Amino acid sequence: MTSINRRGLLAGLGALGAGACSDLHKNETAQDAFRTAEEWHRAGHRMLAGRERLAPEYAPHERSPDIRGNGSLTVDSPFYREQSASGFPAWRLAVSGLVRTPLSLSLEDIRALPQRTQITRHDCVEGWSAIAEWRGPQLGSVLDAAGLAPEANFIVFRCADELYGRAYYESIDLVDAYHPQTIIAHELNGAPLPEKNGAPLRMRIERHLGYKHAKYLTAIEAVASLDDIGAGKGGFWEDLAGYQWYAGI
Ligand SMILES: Nc1nc2c(c(=O)[nH]1)N[C@H]1C(S)=C(S)[C@@H](COP(=O)(O)O)O[C@H]1N2
Ligand SMILES: [Mo]
Repeated sequence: MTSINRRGLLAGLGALGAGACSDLHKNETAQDAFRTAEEWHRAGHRMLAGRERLAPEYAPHERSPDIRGNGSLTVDSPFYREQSASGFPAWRLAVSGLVRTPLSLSLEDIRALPQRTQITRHDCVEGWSAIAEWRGPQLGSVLDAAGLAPEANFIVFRCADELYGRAYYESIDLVDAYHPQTIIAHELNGAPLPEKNGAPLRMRIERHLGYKHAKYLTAIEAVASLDDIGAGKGGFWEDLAGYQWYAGI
């Protein structure tokens, strides 16, 4: 909320002009400016507080005995087979698009970043849920390392697998990209991600339905608009079956 406070304050001070402080109560323009700034702040705060709220986190004993795999359960390529058998030494996560410094991160790079561990519930639109512990760096720290350009509005996730002959992909806006529980997970329940759950890297976007959580992650792209990505609806299921893009829970 710091930036909103600061902007509200500056709007108020700007309207005052130098030396007008003692006459503030008589100055209608300044009063209006403060009132407007305050209302603006309140509306912004309510909106962002809603979007930034954390998803519930659970205790270790509440974890589900098994986390099923859904959608793609592996990646059908010789490269994936070979990498999966040897701990993914050549897997890279590209960070590109509207960034100052494009990155190419190895699993070792990903593990060397500050990590977040969270026990959360996965909700699939098909009607099943499962509680599991996920671990990985926050997406925000990776975006900060690359340096988002001011024109960036969305983050697109590219995946190695295909479903019904099409590449799986997803996207989120910057509020969700910088949500503290949005992580690039490389561990499930304390072990490297199983193949069926998206090895070696998959997104966790905890305030959203399961199909937003891109598995088999190969690239993160910062874009201004989703119009030219896939069929333009922002994700595999959104394009194919009209699923809702936001999918907040
Ligand atoms: N790359 C990729 N990501 C994907 C999918 C997929 O088929 N391919 N399925 C989605 C759906 S619908 C769900 S519910 C979750 C399932 O995650 P899980 O296999 O770990 O249970 O992954 C999501 N991410
Ligand atoms: Mo799902």
